[in-house]
Amino acid sequence: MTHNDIDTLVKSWIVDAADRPAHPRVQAIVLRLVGDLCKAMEDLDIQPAEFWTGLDFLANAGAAHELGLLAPGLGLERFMDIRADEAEAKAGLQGGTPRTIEGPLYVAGAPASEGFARLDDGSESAQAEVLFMQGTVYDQQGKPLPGAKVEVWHANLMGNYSFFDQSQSSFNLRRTIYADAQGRYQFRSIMPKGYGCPPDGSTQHLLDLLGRHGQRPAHIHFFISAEGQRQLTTQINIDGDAYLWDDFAFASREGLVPAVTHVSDAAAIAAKDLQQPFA
Ligand code: MBD
Ligand code: FE
Repeated sequence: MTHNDIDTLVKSWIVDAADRPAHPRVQAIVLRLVGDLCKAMEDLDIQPAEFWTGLDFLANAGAAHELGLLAPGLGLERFMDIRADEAEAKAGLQGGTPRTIEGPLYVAGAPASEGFARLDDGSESAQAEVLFMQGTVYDQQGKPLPGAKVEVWHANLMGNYSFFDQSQSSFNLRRTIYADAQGRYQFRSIMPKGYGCPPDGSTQHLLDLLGRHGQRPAHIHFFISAEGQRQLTTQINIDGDAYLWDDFAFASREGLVPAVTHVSDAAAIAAKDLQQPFA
């Protein structure tokens, strides 16, 4: 069948067959996606067994709550960021901390505090490197934003996230910090390890068939929001990670790899091991 014949056929199913009021946007999207899928089936000579294998794959991925992992793994979540960057550039907006993908592991409702938070519950303190981070939230003009909301979440030493990993305490490594009067936030946590896709899951199975790994570099997620401002969704990567520029989710970006200072002097650590007013 020609692509034109396919277009006519799919239109007859989805648009011409509508005998009740339709949602125009949904209709347009479904028309396009079904048409493109039929063209791909034709061009690639997709066999019935392949079609049903594909449908099974999606059903299994959905049942295992892995569709949110598949989307970044296939680059689709990164593609939305590329489009958002383009839209902002077109509107004359630029600069500031780059955005990068949210991923599937955010949980709302983390404990909140002002200025400082400790993110970890101490359960991995014997093995973990202690991590301190501080920063300031600025508006587009470079003015600090007191009271800005900084939501932080990251993985533990196993690369796992609380809630999804039921062995962790609830909200371990997840906090909301409201910036102080100078727009500053700081936190103490543990240095995370990188995430890996569940090895027996649908996403990793597909990645194997594509000859790809399913690893992310160690990273920390952020939502930054403030009254009257667009929300920033971003992450930082931990410098030196083997997967720093080889992320299966394509989230690494210039500007999101801050310098990490490793401190081994006991007195220096002890001094940091308290809430310090931005010493
Ligand atoms: C993660 O931790 C993550 O951040 C993304 C984008 C995908 C899978 C796991
Ligand atoms: Fe993550």
